[in-house]
Amino acid sequence: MLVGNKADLGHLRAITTDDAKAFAERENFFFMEASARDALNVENAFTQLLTQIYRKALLEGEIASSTFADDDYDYMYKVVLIGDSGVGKSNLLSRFSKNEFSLESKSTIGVEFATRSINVDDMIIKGQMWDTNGQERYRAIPSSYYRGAVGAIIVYDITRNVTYENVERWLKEFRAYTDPGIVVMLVGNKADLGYLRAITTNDAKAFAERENILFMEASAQDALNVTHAFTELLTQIHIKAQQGPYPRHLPTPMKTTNRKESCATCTSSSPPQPERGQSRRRDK
Ligand SMILES: Nc1nc2c(ncn2[C@@H]2O[C@H](COP(=O)(O)OP(=O)(O)OP(=O)(O)O)[C@@H](O)[C@H]2O)c(=O)[nH]1
Ligand SMILES: [Mg+2]
Repeated sequence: MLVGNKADLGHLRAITTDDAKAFAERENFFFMEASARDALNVENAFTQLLTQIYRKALLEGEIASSTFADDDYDYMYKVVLIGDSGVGKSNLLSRFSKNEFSLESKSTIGVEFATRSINVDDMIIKGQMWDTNGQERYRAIPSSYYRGAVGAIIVYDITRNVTYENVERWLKEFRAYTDPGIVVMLVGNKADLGYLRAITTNDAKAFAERENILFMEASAQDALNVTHAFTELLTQIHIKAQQGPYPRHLPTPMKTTNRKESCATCTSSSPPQPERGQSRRRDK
């Protein structure tokens, strides 16, 4: 994080906020102006940095996924969002998890995650969705980002050909790090911009069929097919997990018959890690 301190001395300013902000964006740093004297943004800066460190440690398996432990769900599945920068990954996620959309173009820094639960066959299925930026120069996404993922959403922008052409690369990278049994969905975002369309629905659909992956066009802006896409993916993951054989690096799914049962009884033999696929948390 880059911090411009002494913001209380605005009348003596030599560096504009915009210059520092642009520099931080280029370097993929967090940025904040603060004043230790006036207690301006000090707590904010440390909190933002510590949150990011925590997420990174969580992602790299250095700490347990206890963030999600106080929840009520039967199964949890990790899903990763991938695709070129600017295709709308973060907005699809915020639309699904918080019903929010932002017009502002702000590339994701580091990794973010969001969760939302849905009902499938009287079970509460929780999606733990991870998001990172797709910028070319940060393309070396750490393998830890993919670790434990049982689903992926590859996003392209229906108005930008290059983002569609890169789908194959994303798919290849993703498959190199994950189990072949993983459920993948291709999402053509920004369907509200139909008049600027560069990729036909039929082309994308045919590609998805060849690759044996799910496909949907969506719009984070108009909330079109967003919930549908995530719900369909999570449902397919759940169906697959129930059928087995389950991907070899993931723990065996647990059968649940009584949600009220305490977890002490259900985890007596090697409990599955929540971030690795399935779990049940009914202990609160
Ligand atoms: N018209 C339209 N614009 C969208 C839609 N979804 C996202 N955008 C816009 O596209 C821009 C990029 O969206 P993001 O969600 O930040 O894209 P991203 O894929 O997360 O980008 P990185 O974090 O850099 O990888 C923003 O200005 C959004 O407002 C959509 O469905 N329709
Ligand atoms: Mg983003």
